[in-house]
Amino acid sequence: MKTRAAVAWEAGKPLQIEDIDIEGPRAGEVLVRIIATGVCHTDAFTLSGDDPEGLFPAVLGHEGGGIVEEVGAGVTSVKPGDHVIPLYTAECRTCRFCTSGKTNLCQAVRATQGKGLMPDSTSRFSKSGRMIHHYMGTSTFSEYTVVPEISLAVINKAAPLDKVCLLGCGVTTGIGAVLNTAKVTPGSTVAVFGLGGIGLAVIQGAVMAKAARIIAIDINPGKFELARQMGATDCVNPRDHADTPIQQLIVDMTDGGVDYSFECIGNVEVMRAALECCHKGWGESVIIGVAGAGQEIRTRPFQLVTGRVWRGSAFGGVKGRTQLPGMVEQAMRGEIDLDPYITHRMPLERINEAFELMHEGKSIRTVIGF
Ligand code: NAD
Ligand code: DAO
Ligand code: ZN
Repeated sequence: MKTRAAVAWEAGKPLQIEDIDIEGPRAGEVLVRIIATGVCHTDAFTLSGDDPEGLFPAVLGHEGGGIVEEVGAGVTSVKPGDHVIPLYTAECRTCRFCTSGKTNLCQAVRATQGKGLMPDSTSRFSKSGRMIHHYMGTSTFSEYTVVPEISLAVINKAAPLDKVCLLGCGVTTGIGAVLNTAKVTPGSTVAVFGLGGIGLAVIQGAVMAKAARIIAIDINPGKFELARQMGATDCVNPRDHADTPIQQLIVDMTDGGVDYSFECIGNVEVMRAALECCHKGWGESVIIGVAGAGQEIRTRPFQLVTGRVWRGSAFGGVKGRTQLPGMVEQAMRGEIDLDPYITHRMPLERINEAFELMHEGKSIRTVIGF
């Protein structure tokens, strides 16, 4: 059959909206009709060509919500009509990673997903006989997409897909990094570097964790109003303090450093600052941002010897099939507020505008409707 999709034919070029061919689901696979998708910084990173794993041509997109249209042979956990959020971090529940109880990084489809292919090493997308890659196992910039069964969280049908799609990446990543990875404790002081969708979700998570002080840091002061609305107690623009390294400024503001910090940019220099603004003896810093190919982090090892801890977090440490349905319920009860993130809405035909708004720092999340 045909599907209307935004195709990334090559790095650095706008997406092209066109009808492409999509094959039906094979064994263990599911055809999903995407209703809405967010546009995340990571899509832009891959489109730019800086992503070492980026493959072209591809159908990008990984923050979607949709409805199951058809299931392949052997699929038992979802059925046509189910409402779903595609997962770029699958959950097979049987691999060594899933059963470890220590990580959400299921490896069942990791190898083929990284090659832009379905688990049988082929693609369901093509145009005029030319193969088009999948992306992150989700490819939500297409009205129809095929994903592995283990890459779908089944959610409450009453949830608005054009909002809860944001739980497919950004909001879950930020809140999860606070609650699952750092396990922020009540009364803590938290520093958040970068106030895009991820950083704002970290602020929301820190409020949920009852942090006492939340310091929001960005070089774009246009981000501060929303950060304050979401619960930031202090906003700092490093460019207003050019003579003082940002880590020193935060240490001075907090009587020795923060209990927890989160890097939500993908800048290795800021990752260092985020670690070094943590309190001696116990401060913990979580890297969420994805840095460019070949970049490396550094600090003086004595920073760690003296008790600071460096961690990383992928998809907020959340096991998608098990935990995401509950987060959708939290959003429906108003315990997770998704509205502040949605600064723009537009149809697929205008998706390149969503990328421009992101690059200009004018949007948090644009939701694309199909
Ligand atoms: P975004 O571009 O919307 O936000 C980044 C923010 O950082 C912007 O507000 C920008 O002004 C600010 N910034 C840039 N340079 C800065 C600096 N030197 N100091 C302070 N602030 C600075 O991006 P996003 O969608 O929020 O994503 C943030 C990062 O998280 C990206 O690297 C993305 O790839 C990554 N990400 C990681 C995961 C994960 O699971 N680990 C999931 C999703 C996204
Ligand atoms: O299992 O090796 C692995 C990788 C899992 C992917 C984790 C992705 C986290 C960061 C990517 C940004 C997501 C939008
Ligand atoms: Zn697994």
